[in-house]
Amino acid sequence: MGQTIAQKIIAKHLVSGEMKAGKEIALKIDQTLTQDATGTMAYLEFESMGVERVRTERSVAYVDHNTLQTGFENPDDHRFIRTIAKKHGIYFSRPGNGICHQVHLERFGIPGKTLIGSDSHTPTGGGLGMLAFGAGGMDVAVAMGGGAYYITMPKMLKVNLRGRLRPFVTAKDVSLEILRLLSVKGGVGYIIEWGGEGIKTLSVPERATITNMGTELGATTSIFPSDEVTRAFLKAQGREGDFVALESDPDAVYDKVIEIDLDTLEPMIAMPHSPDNVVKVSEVEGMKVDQVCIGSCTNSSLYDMLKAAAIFRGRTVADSVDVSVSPGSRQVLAELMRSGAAEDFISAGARLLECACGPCIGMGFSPSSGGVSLRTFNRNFEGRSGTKDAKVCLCSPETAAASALAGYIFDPRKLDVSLAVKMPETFHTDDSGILPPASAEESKDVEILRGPNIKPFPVNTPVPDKMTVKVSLKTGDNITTDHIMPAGAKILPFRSNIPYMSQFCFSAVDKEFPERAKAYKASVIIGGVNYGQGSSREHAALVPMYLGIKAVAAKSFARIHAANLINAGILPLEFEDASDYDEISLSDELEMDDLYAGLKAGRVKVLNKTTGKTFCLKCSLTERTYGILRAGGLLNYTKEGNA
Ligand code: MIC
Ligand code: SF4
Repeated sequence: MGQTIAQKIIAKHLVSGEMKAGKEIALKIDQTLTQDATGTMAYLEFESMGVERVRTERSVAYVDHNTLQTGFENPDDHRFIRTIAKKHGIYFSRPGNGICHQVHLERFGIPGKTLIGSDSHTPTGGGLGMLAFGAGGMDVAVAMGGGAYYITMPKMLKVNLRGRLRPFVTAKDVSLEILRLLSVKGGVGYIIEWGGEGIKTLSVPERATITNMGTELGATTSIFPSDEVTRAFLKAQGREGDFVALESDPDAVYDKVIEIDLDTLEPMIAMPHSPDNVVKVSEVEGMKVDQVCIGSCTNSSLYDMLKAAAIFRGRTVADSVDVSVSPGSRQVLAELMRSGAAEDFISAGARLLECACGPCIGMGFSPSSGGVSLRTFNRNFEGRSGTKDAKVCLCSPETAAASALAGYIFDPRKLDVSLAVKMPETFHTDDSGILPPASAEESKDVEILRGPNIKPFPVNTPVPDKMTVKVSLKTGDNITTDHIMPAGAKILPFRSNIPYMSQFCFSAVDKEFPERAKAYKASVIIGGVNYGQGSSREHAALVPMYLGIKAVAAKSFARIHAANLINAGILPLEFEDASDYDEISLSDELEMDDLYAGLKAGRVKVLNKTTGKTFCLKCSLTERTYGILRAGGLLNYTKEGNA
C-alpha cells in the first residue's frame, strides 16, 4: 500500500511503536525550536537533564514573543536564553530578528526533516515539507537531549485544491474557509496533507499560512509536498542544497478527503471570538473598524507585506483607525526598505512595529474599549488582545489593508489597485541576528547568566492511589490555554516565575480560582469539550500543578495540552458519559479509590461524596504515560532513569 508524505517521514524517523492510527509512536527529532515565552522553562528543564550538548541536527532559540524589556525580568530571561544556548550548542536568534516560524522557514527548515517547537504554530514548517509539531517545553527539552517525541499516530486527511485563487483572495481565505467547514475541532487526531493541482499556484509563504492555521483546526500537523515551488524558495534563500523532493504515493490511502475550489473562494473573515466563526467579508462589509494589525507568524512574509503596501501606496488610513505593521523577520523588513514598500506603510499612516509577535500575544496595541480590531493573525480568543470586550476579527492582509483605508470592513475585490507584486529572485540573506553556539571546547568557559526572576522549576509529587479532592473550578467548552494562563504585557515577563504567575491563573474565568485552589491544597478541575485548545504553553499545566490540581476531568482535551498535563503529573481524564458533567458542581468532593488499577485499566470510578452519585472517567494511557503519571511528571520519570 502506498504512503502519504507524513507516513513516509514518520517511517524514516520511527524509534518505536506501530504506524497504526491511535497507537503511540516515538519519533526521532532532527530539529527543535523554542521561543522566549516558553523557552526559559524549556531550558531550565533541559538543564536539569544534565546533557552537555544538544543531540539534534539543529536547535534554535528565538526571542520574539516578549521583546519589550520593561524592567529587568524580561532582559534577564533573554540573557539566560542567550547564554544557555551558547553553552549547549543551540543557535540564538536575537530579539528583533523575527518571529520564530518565519525565520525558521527562511533560514533553517529542510523538507523531510522532523521539527518540534515549544510553540503551537510550529506546523508552519509544513509549508516547506517538514513534519513539524507544536509541543510542550518539556518535550522539546527531551528532544534536545536526544530523546524521542511521543505522539499518537494520527489519521490522514487530504485536502485537494483545484484551480487558482482569484485576485484579492488569498491563502488566508483558504485557511478561514477550511475552519468554516471543519471548526476548531475538525482537525483533531489528523495530519492534514494539502495536495491537488491548485497547490502549484501557491508559494511557500502562502503554503506556510495554511499549515500555520492547521493549528486552529486542532490538527496534529499539516504538510505540503516538497516540489519545484519549494526548490525555488530555498534557492532564493541561498539554500538550494537543502532541497529534497517529497510527494505522496499515488495509491496512498487517506481517512478523509476534502476538495476546495480556489476559483470560487471569496475573501473570508473570522468574527469574534473563535477562529472558526467564519463568514464572507461581503456579509459583514460596512462594520466600523477601530484598529488594523498586519503581521504575526500567519501573515508576515514579504509577499503578504508587499501586497498590503501596494494597497496603502499613495493613500492614507482612515482617521479613526490605528494601524500596525509587524514584518515577520529582519529579512522581510530589509526587503521592504529596499523596495520602498516601508515608505508606503509609513506615508499611509501605519505604525511600523518590531519584527516580533507584538499585538498577536497582547504585547501592546490593545484595542480601545469595545473596539473592533481586524488582524491578519490566527487567534481571536476573548481577551487575548489585552482588551476583554474588544471584538477581534481575523482576515487576510488585503482585507485588513482595504478596511484600514475605508474605516470599515471593506471587500478588497472592490479596490482599484494592481497587486502584481514582484518578489526578489534572491533574498539578501544576513544572518547576523543569529548567534551560533560556542564550540564544545569553548562552551566549558561559557557562564549561564540568570536573574532573580528565574525561579526553580516546580516539581510535582505522584498522585496517591486513593484521593479525596474537591472541585476547585468548573468550566464550559473550548477553554483555551489563554483562559488558563493568560499572556500579555503584564504577565509574560514572569514566564520563568511560576509562583508569581499563579495569581493570574484562570483570571478571566474566575478570579477566585487561585485562592480557592490553594485553600483546597489538592483539587480537580471539571472541563467541557476541547479543554486546553490553542497555545502550547506548558504554564497552563505547570501553574495549575503548582496550585495543587491533581486531575482535570473534561469531555475532551486538545492534544498538546493533554500531553502537557501528563508531563506535569496531572491526570487528564475524560467523562465516559458526557451527561455526568452536568451532575457535578463547584466544591463537590470527589473520591477516587484504587486509582492506579483504574488508570491501568483505562477507567477510573469516582464517587461524588457531595451528591452520593458515582460515575466513570476514562483515560487511555500507554505504559510510558502511566509511568510518567506514577512518577509525578516527566521530569521525575526521566530522573528515575527512563528514556
Ligand atoms: C500563542 O500564539 O498563543 C503563543 C504565545 O505563541 C503560544 C506560546 C506561548 O504561550 O508562549 C503558542 O501558540 O504555543
Ligand atoms: Fe507569535 Fe502570534 Fe505566532 Fe503565537 S501566533 S507565535 S504569538 S505571532
